[in-house]
Amino acid sequence: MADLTQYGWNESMKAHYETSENKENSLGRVIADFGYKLKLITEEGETLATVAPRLLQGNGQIRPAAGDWVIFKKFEDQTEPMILEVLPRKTKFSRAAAGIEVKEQVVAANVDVVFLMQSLNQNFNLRRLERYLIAAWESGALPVIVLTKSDICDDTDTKLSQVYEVAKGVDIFAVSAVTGEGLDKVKAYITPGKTVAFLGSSGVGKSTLVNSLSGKELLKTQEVREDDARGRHTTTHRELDLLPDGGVVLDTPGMRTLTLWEAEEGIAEVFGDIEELVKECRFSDCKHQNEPGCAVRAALQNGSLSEKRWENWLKLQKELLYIEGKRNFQVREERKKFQKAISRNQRSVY
Ligand SMILES: Nc1nc2c(ncn2[C@@H]2O[C@H](COP(=O)(O)OP(=O)(O)OP(=O)(O)O)[C@@H](O)[C@H]2O)c(=O)[nH]1
Ligand SMILES: [Mg+2]
Ligand SMILES: [Zn+2]
Repeated sequence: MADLTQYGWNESMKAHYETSENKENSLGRVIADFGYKLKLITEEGETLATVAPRLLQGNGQIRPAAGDWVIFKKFEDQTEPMILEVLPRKTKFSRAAAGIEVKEQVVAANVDVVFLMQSLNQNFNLRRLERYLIAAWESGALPVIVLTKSDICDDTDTKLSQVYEVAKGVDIFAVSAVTGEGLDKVKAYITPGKTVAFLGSSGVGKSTLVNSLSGKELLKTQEVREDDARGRHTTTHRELDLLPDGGVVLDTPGMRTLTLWEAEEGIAEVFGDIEELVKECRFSDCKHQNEPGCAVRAALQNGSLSEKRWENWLKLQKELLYIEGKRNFQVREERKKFQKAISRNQRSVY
């Protein structure tokens, strides 16, 4: 028997459950996402489950992801239980899935804190961090930055202050799984009933950190490549585990790229300084090139805005337009399909 409150079950989720038309069925949380199948924790323990085909069709349906609370149907025979419904999410960390079709991929659902991880070696990259921060602010979870492998870095303080400049108002820690530095600071966020997720490139030490926190070899880890310090994509699926002192941890596979799915609010949060500057330009349609009274050019010249940060903002603005365009296209296509279905229906009526 499992106590679901340990896995984060709470009053607000209960309220969703009780108003669901499926409430006669059972309840569980997705603790592992294998793609075509999911592992659930339920009051009766763990079980594998399939997904009702309806949930995989798009059309506003929510496809279950790691961390989701779901309602599932049990069968009398040996058939695997089937997920019928995903309860409304408190938070979701999303990215655009790779592929021709533009689709949202939820990496972590119902997470309270997202640890954005980079290692203090070759993996360290402020522009990538800005991208993760945008997605994190969009998610609704609290972002915390964790810089790993402090034991093999000799300019940790410089890097911490660089991160501070791009992530004002966000907690930033350096940690080491070797010396134990900073582990208590990470632990302080993980309290009973709360869920935290570890996100970042392959090889930064996500699984190693979870193992250190749990005090046992919960997850497999593997050395990074010697030539470029990149990871080997050791973790292959998203997985939730309980820590001995309470709290739920979600380990995730290293992301090669984080293509933004939604970004508008996140960009405003991460680049508030630039958005303020842009408002100060003399002309409201300033292109920030050679116009007189351009506050951006002035800030670049006096060094209060770094060239690289500005370039990243420009790049992300373009990306945002691109995502919006594609998403609008998708919405248009769905509407077309819908209208076609209606007219077919109408034809058959007359
Ligand atoms: N020196 C040092 N090595 C570390 C530290 N944390 C992790 N490592 C090593 O980094 C390598 C990669 O660690 P993993 O925990 O497998 O990395 P991961 O982020 O889970 O990688 P993926 O599962 O591929 O996404 C392993 O060899 C770890 O021993 C640290 O704090 N210091
Ligand atoms: Mg891993
Ligand atoms: Zn300007």
